[in-house]
Amino acid sequence: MQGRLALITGATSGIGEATALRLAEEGCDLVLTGRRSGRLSALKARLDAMFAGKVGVDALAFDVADRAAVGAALERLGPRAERIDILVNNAGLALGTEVAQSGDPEDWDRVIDTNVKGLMYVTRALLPAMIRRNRGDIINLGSVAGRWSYRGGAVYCASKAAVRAITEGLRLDLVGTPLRVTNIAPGMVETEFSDVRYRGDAQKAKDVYAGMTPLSARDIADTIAWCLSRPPHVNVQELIVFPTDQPAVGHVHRRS
Ligand code: NDP
Ligand code: 8X3
Repeated sequence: MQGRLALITGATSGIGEATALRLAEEGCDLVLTGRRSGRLSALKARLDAMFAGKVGVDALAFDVADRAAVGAALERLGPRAERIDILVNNAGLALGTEVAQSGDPEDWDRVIDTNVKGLMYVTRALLPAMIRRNRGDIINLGSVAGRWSYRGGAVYCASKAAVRAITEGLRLDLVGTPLRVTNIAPGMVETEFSDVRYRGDAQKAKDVYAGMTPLSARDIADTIAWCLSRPPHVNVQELIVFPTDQPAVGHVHRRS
């Protein structure tokens, strides 16, 4: 992976941040993205210090759900955008656990706009150059929720089912090119995901992982690096990764 250029959406925390670190260890140059510019600058400074002279790091703050902002951000990157040959479509969120009959349509809009439309806006912006250069990998962060729906998660689950469908569709759209597309579908990963879902209620977020061992962001970053490091004729199309303590969606083994 030495010398490849990876753009990671949602690099300001969790899986995206761990993937940035993991791909830097592999020698990839990076374009870090997310909305929180302070966190992007801090991560860039950290990686610059850790990998001085070995990897180049750019930081671009934008909202993936804002189509104009996506285009403008990539324009700011200039000719470097043409070099991007790994796209990690990781930015995403769930909001609340209300059942549909009491859910907030504003939340549904944000989840679909980010997880589905945002993923496609970034993909659409980068694909033509990848096809021109005849090289590229797209890693999409789906979820086990995209395969097995659960109560109070209808819209989030639908958004991740869409990510899986998009992955399959892209594979067909790109047939005949060497480009690869992968859907990574994790179970429970301890990140800021639950803080966001429970709107900053730290106790509720902590309780999600009580008494069990969740996956770490690093576990998923390692999985992404493994998929990317397969030989060019191997496309890992979908990979489901559960914590050992989570045998199925909605089932968790807790020790206390
Ligand atoms: P985090 O909340 O820790 O990270 C989410 C990242 O997405 C942040 O960097 C956030 O950055 C970014 N993001 C959210 N909305 C936007 C937006 N509109 N524009 C740009 N960036 C955005 O959660 P995770 O690391 O856990 O989540 C990463 C992905 O993994 C998500 O797609 C999630 O659905 C998926 N996933 C997570 C699982 C889990 O259990 N944690 C399990 C399965 C899948 P910022 O706020 O700075 O914009
Ligand atoms: C996140 C995992 O099980 O909370 O996609 O939906 S779950």
